[in-house]
Amino acid sequence: MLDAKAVRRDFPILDRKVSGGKPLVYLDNAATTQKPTQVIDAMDRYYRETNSNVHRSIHELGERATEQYVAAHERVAEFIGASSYEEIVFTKNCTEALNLVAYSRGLRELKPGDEVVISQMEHHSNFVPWLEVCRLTGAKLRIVPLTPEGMLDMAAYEAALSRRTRLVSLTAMSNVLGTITPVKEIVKLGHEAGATVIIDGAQSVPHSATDVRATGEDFLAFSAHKMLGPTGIGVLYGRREKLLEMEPFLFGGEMIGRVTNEGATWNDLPWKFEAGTPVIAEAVGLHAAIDYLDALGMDAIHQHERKLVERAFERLAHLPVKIIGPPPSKRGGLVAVEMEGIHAHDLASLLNDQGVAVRAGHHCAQPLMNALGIASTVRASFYVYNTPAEVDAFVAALEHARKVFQL
Ligand code: 7TS
Repeated sequence: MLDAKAVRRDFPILDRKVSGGKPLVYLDNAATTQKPTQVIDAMDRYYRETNSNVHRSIHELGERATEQYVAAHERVAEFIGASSYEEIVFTKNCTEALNLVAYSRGLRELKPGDEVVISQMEHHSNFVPWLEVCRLTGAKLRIVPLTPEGMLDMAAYEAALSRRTRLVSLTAMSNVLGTITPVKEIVKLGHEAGATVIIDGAQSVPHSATDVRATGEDFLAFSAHKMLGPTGIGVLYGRREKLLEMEPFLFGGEMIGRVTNEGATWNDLPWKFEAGTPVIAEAVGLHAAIDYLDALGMDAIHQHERKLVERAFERLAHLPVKIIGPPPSKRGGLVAVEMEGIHAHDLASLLNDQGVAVRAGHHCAQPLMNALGIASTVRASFYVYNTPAEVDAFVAALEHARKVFQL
């Protein structure tokens, strides 16, 4: 069991007051999470004691920085079940990780007649790159619809797959519906069709145990800032064979083997995909974040969030709100609602007056909102430090908003 009250002591920002003295109720974790002292201190210590460039310095600090940078890759590999640090590429964020695959594989390999399969619930990060790659290459984008409950329609997914399918790119968890998708099944069916399978793990890796060797995807993308780590660093996991056969995405220093006037060769994995001075302090921060999450236990985190979302459903049942997406047993720790008569932005603003931080809008999933016929929702998303009392504060703030609007 996770003790959220004890966890909170590690997060200095949670003691802050907002909106004229209200305790902060931070429920915008799907956008970004807060950082524990352990992460802040690890990065602070790196800058105070070690700061140096990596790979090319033959001096003590450079060697220490390089060791820490490689160790961060190894820690990420261990955390998600990858076979080695060679399969872990650091990027700027999940968006850049997905773009790396879109550029290096999609843009170079797709031809007219080829097909890319995504779903109706993808975040713009896993939607727009494929729109653009298909536009540039003449490949066709197939969009798998959802069931009325808000699950991925697996029959439609199977029907969308064919010998023409080159790439499948699907989310492991929707940032709006909370829907958890069956990654292992998605990968199996995609591979049977001969496609390369990419999983957007931005909302899954921070919240439940990940084991890429068990699920078998070719690529997995996620962001450190949604899992207690710093902004500025994301991860692309790629199966070794897949990364080896790919050309680099960005070109420049650090990613080369040898350069002459005539041409260049590429560095070993994963450095071939990390052009320029990389995200060193951020990698140290991500390492500390993973240590922190592992100490709590990913299964305990998942259970904790499940309890919070169940409580939210119970309490919200007494309010005239519409919850978007499937029941708690099929979703992760977030809940997006519509309240008739109040625009989501007005609602979020009234919640802010109560100290409750939520996100309002289309949540970077406009095609999903269009398909659902919804303009915007207010979303509460939970993490390790959220308590049942904060779920109640969210619901109470919604009730208060109704009163303000005299609904
Ligand atoms: N994929 C999913 C499923 C996401 O939820 C997000 C960010 C991304 C990709 C992109 O991550 P980034 O770190 O590259 O920006 N989602 C959200 C959100 O729901 N609210 O703010 C950002």
